[in-house]
Amino acid sequence: MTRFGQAVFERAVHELSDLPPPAQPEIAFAGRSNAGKSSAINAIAHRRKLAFTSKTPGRTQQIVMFRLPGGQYVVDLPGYGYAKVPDELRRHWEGTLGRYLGMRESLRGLVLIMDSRHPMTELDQRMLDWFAPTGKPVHVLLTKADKLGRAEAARTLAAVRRALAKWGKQCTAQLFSSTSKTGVAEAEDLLAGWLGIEREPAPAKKGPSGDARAGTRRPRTKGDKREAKMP
Ligand SMILES: Nc1nc2c(ncn2[C@@H]2O[C@H](COP(=O)(O)OP(=O)(O)OP(=O)(O)O)[C@@H](O)[C@H]2O)c(=O)[nH]1
Ligand SMILES: [Mg+2]
Repeated sequence: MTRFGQAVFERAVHELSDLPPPAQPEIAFAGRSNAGKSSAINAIAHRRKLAFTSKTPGRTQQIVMFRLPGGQYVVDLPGYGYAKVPDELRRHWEGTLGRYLGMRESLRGLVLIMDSRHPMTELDQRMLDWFAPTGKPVHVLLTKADKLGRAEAARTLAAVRRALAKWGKQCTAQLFSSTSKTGVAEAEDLLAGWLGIEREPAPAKKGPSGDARAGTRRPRTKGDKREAKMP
Protein backbone atom coordinates (compact mmCIF):
# COMPACT_ATOMS: atom_id res chain seq x y z
CA MET A 1 0.00 0.00 0.00
CA THR A 2 1.27 3.48 -0.79
CA ARG A 3 1.82 6.11 1.87
CA PHE A 4 -1.45 7.95 1.16
CA GLY A 5 -3.38 4.93 -0.11
CA GLN A 6 -5.07 4.13 3.17
CA ALA A 7 -6.59 7.56 3.67
CA VAL A 8 -10.23 7.46 4.78
CA PHE A 9 -12.89 10.15 4.70
CA GLU A 10 -13.14 11.58 8.21
CA ARG A 11 -15.54 14.53 8.03
CA ALA A 12 -16.61 17.54 5.97
CA VAL A 13 -17.08 20.77 7.90
CA HIS A 14 -18.48 24.19 7.22
CA GLU A 15 -17.18 25.92 10.35
CA LEU A 16 -13.71 25.83 11.89
CA SER A 17 -15.21 24.93 15.26
CA ASP A 18 -16.15 21.53 13.78
CA LEU A 19 -12.55 20.61 12.90
CA PRO A 20 -10.94 17.81 14.91
CA PRO A 21 -8.49 18.96 17.58
CA PRO A 22 -5.12 19.93 16.06
CA ALA A 23 -3.40 16.95 17.62
CA GLN A 24 -1.85 15.49 14.48
CA PRO A 25 0.00 17.05 11.54
CA GLU A 26 -2.08 17.98 8.52
CA ILE A 27 -1.58 19.30 4.99
CA ALA A 28 -4.16 21.24 2.99
CA PHE A 29 -4.86 21.49 -0.73
CA ALA A 30 -6.07 24.91 -1.84
CA GLY A 31 -6.48 26.60 -5.19
CA ARG A 32 -8.89 27.97 -7.72
CA SER A 33 -12.09 26.15 -8.32
CA ASN A 34 -11.65 23.40 -10.92
CA ALA A 35 -7.83 23.62 -10.80
CA GLY A 36 -7.62 19.92 -9.88
CA LYS A 37 -7.32 19.82 -6.06
CA SER A 38 -9.51 16.78 -5.48
CA SER A 39 -7.98 14.98 -8.47
CA ALA A 40 -4.49 15.64 -7.08
CA ILE A 41 -5.47 14.12 -3.73
CA ASN A 42 -6.78 11.04 -5.53
CA ALA A 43 -3.58 10.79 -7.60
CA ILE A 44 -1.38 10.95 -4.53
CA ALA A 45 -3.52 8.33 -2.80
CA HIS A 46 -3.56 6.17 -5.95
CA ARG A 47 -7.32 6.01 -5.57
CA ARG A 48 -9.95 6.99 -8.09
CA LYS A 49 -12.76 8.20 -5.90
CA LEU A 50 -11.41 9.15 -2.49
CA ALA A 51 -12.13 12.86 -3.04
CA PHE A 52 -15.07 13.85 -5.26
CA THR A 53 -14.07 15.50 -8.51
CA SER A 54 -16.22 17.19 -11.11
CA LYS A 55 -16.14 18.98 -14.45
CA THR A 56 -18.36 21.63 -12.88
CA PRO A 57 -16.42 24.19 -10.81
CA GLY A 58 -17.35 24.60 -7.17
CA ARG A 59 -17.68 20.89 -6.39
CA THR A 60 -15.87 20.93 -3.05
CA GLN A 61 -17.79 23.34 -0.82
CA GLN A 62 -16.69 22.26 2.61
CA ILE A 63 -13.42 21.56 4.36
CA VAL A 64 -13.10 17.85 3.62
CA MET A 65 -10.77 15.88 5.86
CA PHE A 66 -9.15 12.55 5.08
CA ARG A 67 -7.36 10.69 7.86
CA LEU A 68 -4.26 8.57 7.43
CA PRO A 69 -3.56 5.47 9.52
CA GLY A 70 -1.04 7.42 11.63
CA GLY A 71 -3.73 10.01 12.48
CA GLN A 72 -2.45 12.74 10.14
CA TYR A 73 -4.94 14.63 7.96
CA VAL A 74 -5.09 15.52 4.29
CA VAL A 75 -7.50 18.41 3.77
CA ASP A 76 -9.37 19.31 0.58
CA LEU A 77 -10.37 22.98 0.76
CA PRO A 78 -13.18 24.66 -1.20
CA GLY A 79 -11.92 26.27 -4.39
CA TYR A 80 -11.86 30.03 -4.79
CA GLY A 81 -12.56 32.28 -7.72
CA TYR A 82 -15.76 30.64 -8.88
CA ALA A 83 -18.00 33.48 -10.05
CA LYS A 84 -21.33 31.76 -9.44
CA VAL A 85 -20.93 31.36 -5.68
CA PRO A 86 -23.46 33.60 -3.85
CA ASP A 87 -21.78 36.61 -2.20
CA GLU A 88 -22.67 35.54 1.30
CA LEU A 89 -21.10 32.10 0.87
CA ARG A 90 -18.03 33.64 -0.76
CA ARG A 91 -17.54 35.98 2.20
CA HIS A 92 -17.99 33.07 4.61
CA TRP A 93 -15.31 31.06 2.81
CA GLU A 94 -12.87 33.91 2.45
CA GLY A 95 -13.05 34.51 6.19
CA THR A 96 -12.96 30.82 7.05
CA LEU A 97 -10.09 29.99 4.70
CA GLY A 98 -8.06 32.93 5.90
CA ARG A 99 -8.52 31.90 9.54
CA TYR A 100 -7.84 28.24 8.79
CA LEU A 101 -4.63 29.00 6.92
CA GLY A 102 -3.42 31.54 9.43
CA MET A 103 -4.35 29.85 12.67
CA ARG A 104 -4.50 26.08 12.27
CA GLU A 105 -1.50 25.11 14.35
CA SER A 106 -1.36 21.50 13.13
CA LEU A 107 -1.14 22.65 9.49
CA ARG A 108 2.36 21.68 8.35
CA GLY A 109 2.20 23.17 4.89
CA LEU A 110 0.01 24.27 2.01
CA VAL A 111 -0.30 22.51 -1.33
CA LEU A 112 -1.35 25.25 -3.71
CA ILE A 113 -2.94 23.86 -6.84
CA MET A 114 -2.74 25.90 -10.03
CA ASP A 115 -3.84 24.94 -13.51
CA SER A 116 -0.52 25.02 -15.40
CA ARG A 117 -2.26 26.84 -18.25
CA HIS A 118 -3.29 29.74 -15.98
CA PRO A 119 -0.89 29.90 -13.02
CA MET A 120 -0.40 32.66 -10.46
CA THR A 121 -3.75 34.36 -10.79
CA GLU A 122 -4.51 37.35 -8.61
CA LEU A 123 -6.33 35.13 -6.11
CA ASP A 124 -3.41 32.68 -6.02
CA GLN A 125 -1.15 35.59 -5.17
CA ARG A 126 -3.55 36.68 -2.46
CA MET A 127 -3.37 33.17 -0.97
CA LEU A 128 0.40 33.44 -0.92
CA ASP A 129 0.14 36.85 0.74
CA TRP A 130 -2.03 35.29 3.45
CA PHE A 131 -0.01 32.17 4.01
CA ALA A 132 3.62 33.16 3.50
CA PRO A 133 3.79 35.15 6.76
CA THR A 134 3.24 31.88 8.68
CA GLY A 135 6.69 30.79 7.46
CA LYS A 136 5.31 27.32 6.71
CA PRO A 137 6.15 25.70 3.36
CA VAL A 138 3.99 26.13 0.26
CA HIS A 139 4.31 23.64 -2.59
CA VAL A 140 2.68 24.57 -5.88
CA LEU A 141 1.42 21.73 -8.05
CA LEU A 142 1.08 22.94 -11.63
CA THR A 143 -1.71 20.58 -12.61
CA LYS A 144 -3.00 19.43 -15.98
CA ALA A 145 0.61 19.45 -17.24
CA ASP A 146 -0.56 16.81 -19.73
CA LYS A 147 -2.25 19.68 -21.59
CA LEU A 148 1.07 21.45 -22.23
CA GLY A 149 3.94 20.53 -24.52
CA ARG A 150 7.27 19.74 -22.87
CA ALA A 151 8.92 23.05 -23.66
CA GLU A 152 5.91 25.06 -22.59
CA ALA A 153 5.62 23.10 -19.35
CA ALA A 154 9.30 23.75 -18.59
CA ARG A 155 8.90 27.47 -19.34
CA THR A 156 5.83 27.68 -17.10
CA LEU A 157 7.60 25.93 -14.24
CA ALA A 158 10.60 28.25 -14.50
CA ALA A 159 8.37 31.34 -14.59
CA VAL A 160 6.33 30.19 -11.57
CA ARG A 161 9.49 29.45 -9.59
CA ARG A 162 10.82 32.92 -10.37
CA ALA A 163 7.53 34.52 -9.33
CA LEU A 164 7.35 32.49 -6.11
CA ALA A 165 10.73 33.77 -4.96
CA LYS A 166 8.92 36.95 -3.88
CA TRP A 167 7.21 34.98 -1.07
CA GLY A 168 10.35 33.26 0.18
CA LYS A 169 12.44 30.13 -0.15
CA GLN A 170 9.82 27.96 1.53
CA CYS A 171 7.69 28.27 -1.65
CA THR A 172 8.45 25.53 -4.19
CA ALA A 173 6.79 24.28 -7.37
CA GLN A 174 6.62 21.27 -9.68
CA LEU A 175 4.72 20.03 -12.70
CA PHE A 176 1.88 17.61 -12.03
CA SER A 177 -0.79 15.67 -13.85
CA SER A 178 -3.45 13.50 -12.30
CA THR A 179 -4.17 12.11 -15.76
CA SER A 180 -0.66 11.11 -16.89
CA LYS A 181 0.67 10.81 -13.29
CA THR A 182 3.51 13.23 -14.03
CA GLY A 183 5.05 14.37 -10.76
CA VAL A 184 2.93 12.15 -8.52
CA ALA A 185 5.91 10.35 -6.95
CA GLU A 186 7.75 13.65 -6.42
CA ALA A 187 4.74 15.20 -4.67
CA GLU A 188 4.17 12.10 -2.57
CA ASP A 189 7.74 12.15 -1.31
CA LEU A 190 7.61 15.80 -0.35
CA LEU A 191 4.21 15.69 1.34
CA ALA A 192 4.99 12.48 3.22
CA GLY A 193 8.01 14.33 4.57
CA TRP A 194 5.83 17.20 5.80
CA LEU A 195 3.61 14.72 7.62
CA GLY A 196 6.47 12.68 9.03
CA ILE A 197 5.42 9.54 7.17
CA GLU A 198 8.17 7.01 6.70
CA ARG A 199 9.16 5.84 3.28
CA GLU A 200 7.79 2.46 2.30
CA PRO A 201 10.35 -0.31 2.72
CA ALA A 202 12.15 -0.98 -0.57
CA PRO A 203 10.90 -4.07 -2.41
CA ALA A 204 12.82 -7.30 -1.70
CA LYS A 205 16.06 -7.48 -3.64
CA LYS A 206 16.41 -10.33 -6.10
CA GLY A 207 19.13 -12.90 -5.47
CA PRO A 208 21.42 -14.25 -8.23
CA SER A 209 18.84 -16.86 -9.21
CA GLY A 210 16.17 -14.20 -9.58
CA ASP A 211 14.28 -15.43 -6.52
CA ALA A 212 13.41 -13.05 -3.75
CA ARG A 213 15.76 -13.57 -0.81
CA ALA A 214 14.68 -16.05 1.81
CA GLY A 215 12.35 -14.69 4.44
CA THR A 216 11.27 -11.61 2.52
CA ARG A 217 8.19 -13.17 0.99
CA ARG A 218 5.75 -15.74 2.20
CA PRO A 219 4.71 -18.45 -0.22
CA ARG A 220 1.45 -18.06 -2.11
CA THR A 221 -1.40 -19.98 -0.60
CA LYS A 222 -4.77 -20.80 -2.01
CA GLY A 223 -7.35 -18.17 -1.12
CA ASP A 224 -4.72 -15.51 -0.49
CA LYS A 225 -6.66 -12.26 -1.02
CA ARG A 226 -3.72 -10.29 -2.33
CA GLU A 227 -2.95 -12.87 -4.96
CA ALA A 228 -6.60 -13.36 -5.86
CA LYS A 229 -7.19 -9.64 -6.41
CA MET A 230 -7.88 -8.66 -10.01
CA PRO A 231 -5.53 -6.02 -11.45
N1 LIG B 1 -6.34 16.69 -18.28
C1 LIG B 1 -6.39 16.79 -16.96
N2 LIG B 1 -7.56 17.05 -16.34
C2 LIG B 1 -7.56 17.17 -14.99
C3 LIG B 1 -6.38 17.01 -14.21
N3 LIG B 1 -6.70 17.20 -12.90
C4 LIG B 1 -8.03 17.45 -12.88
N4 LIG B 1 -8.56 17.43 -14.11
C5 LIG B 1 -9.97 17.67 -14.48
O1 LIG B 1 -10.34 18.97 -14.04
C6 LIG B 1 -11.68 18.98 -13.54
C7 LIG B 1 -11.70 19.52 -12.11
O2 LIG B 1 -11.00 18.63 -11.26
P1 LIG B 1 -11.25 18.59 -9.67
O3 LIG B 1 -10.18 17.73 -9.10
O4 LIG B 1 -12.67 18.26 -9.38
O5 LIG B 1 -10.96 20.13 -9.31
P2 LIG B 1 -11.09 20.88 -7.90
O6 LIG B 1 -9.96 21.86 -7.85
O7 LIG B 1 -11.18 19.90 -6.79
O8 LIG B 1 -12.46 21.68 -8.10
P3 LIG B 1 -13.46 22.30 -6.97
O9 LIG B 1 -13.70 21.25 -5.93
O10 LIG B 1 -14.66 22.62 -7.79
O11 LIG B 1 -12.80 23.51 -6.46
C8 LIG B 1 -12.17 17.55 -13.66
O12 LIG B 1 -12.91 17.44 -14.87
C9 LIG B 1 -10.90 16.73 -13.72
O13 LIG B 1 -11.05 15.51 -14.42
C10 LIG B 1 -5.14 16.71 -14.90
O14 LIG B 1 -4.05 16.57 -14.31
N5 LIG B 1 -5.22 16.63 -16.26
MG1 LIG C 1 -12.67 19.61 -5.39
